[in-house]
Amino acid sequence: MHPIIEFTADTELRRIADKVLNQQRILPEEGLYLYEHAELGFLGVLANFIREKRHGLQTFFNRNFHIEPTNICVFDCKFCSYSRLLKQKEEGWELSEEEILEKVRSYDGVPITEVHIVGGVHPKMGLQYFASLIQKIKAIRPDLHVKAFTAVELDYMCRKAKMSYAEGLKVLKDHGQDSLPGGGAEIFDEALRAEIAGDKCTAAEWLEIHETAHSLGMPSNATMLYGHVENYAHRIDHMERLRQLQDRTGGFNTFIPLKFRNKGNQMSHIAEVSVVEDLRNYAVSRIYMDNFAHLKAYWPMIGRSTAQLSLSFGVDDIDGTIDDSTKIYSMAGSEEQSPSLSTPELIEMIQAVGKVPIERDTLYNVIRDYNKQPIALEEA
Ligand code: V47
Ligand code: SF4
Repeated sequence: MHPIIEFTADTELRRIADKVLNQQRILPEEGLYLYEHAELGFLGVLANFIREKRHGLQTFFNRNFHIEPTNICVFDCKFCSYSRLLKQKEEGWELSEEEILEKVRSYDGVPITEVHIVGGVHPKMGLQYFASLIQKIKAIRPDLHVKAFTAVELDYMCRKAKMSYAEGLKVLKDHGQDSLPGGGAEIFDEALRAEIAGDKCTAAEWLEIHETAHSLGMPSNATMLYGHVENYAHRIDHMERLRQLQDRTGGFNTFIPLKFRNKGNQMSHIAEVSVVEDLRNYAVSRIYMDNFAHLKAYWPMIGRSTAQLSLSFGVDDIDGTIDDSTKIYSMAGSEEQSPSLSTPELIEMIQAVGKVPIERDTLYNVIRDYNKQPIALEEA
């Protein structure tokens, strides 16, 4: 018996921990038991065991920038602090194509590898517009990986263009889109989804879009919005649906739990969960999602200190936004009001907690190990 198992007298916890340490998949009811009964330190040891088995001390980040073409959105998700409905247009923004392309050009000579394009669902920005935009971005910077559009945006675009998901995704792929981000998943439980995000694509549609993308050779990420009206069983149900899809396709790169932030939205009366709960959630996610290679903490949302802590609770990736263009979280009350870290700052943040900073591309190919090749002064 591994000594950690003896840290608890709870025989059910001991049995589940034994499975985890023998790298066996845990069942939904076992995941639920961990959420309901396991203490933070216990979960941390198990999650860190898996993290270190897979990645050692390696902690991944990438050099990317965000484009948010608009915050005008036809939907009205209760947790969203970012979108402006068409009727509040004066508070919204709409970047012109030229403004977007200018932003891409502004990174000339900067060694970034990815652009993440995501925004509100604007009724006038359709599939053909975005396909042509991506083509123009690729013409400026052919090597840039384009990770674009949540399943919510894609569902809307395909419907408006009267195309199936496969047809719509194929058009985008042919114009240069490489992968999909993980947003829009929220929480899959149908009743809760209806309550907090009732008018956008359903859980089944979200999953179908990702499955279709994977079948076309476009990998993607998956998120889970937690810490609002859901309970632990809803979280396990969400992760179980993703785990099953990943078993079928293997197309997900990373799982990203997103903590609900309560400023400036219609759910502001709901208190945010504690940092302890954030860490417990990362740990259970790492244990449960045994077929996901990576677990990402999105630091612009949880803040740098929690991101550092999360690296001992199963997380091996902290994204890597290098500019201040992400407004989703600053508008929802994140402590990171200007989510921008230079590469030396990201490296320092990782090294400060004893981990090894690894720059990666979107597909987790290693670009550079900063312990082996430290950053030179002239690069900083
Ligand atoms: O789907 C919106 C979330 C998501 C709030 O794939 C909120 O690499 C918390 O998915 N509190 C979009 N969360 C962002 C996203 C993402 C971010 C970083 C990396 C990747 C990736 C994907 O933001 C939405 C929604 O779940 N969100 N409002 C809020 N108040
Ligand atoms: Fe629109 Fe996305 Fe906000 Fe929902 S979460 S209102 S789909 S921008």
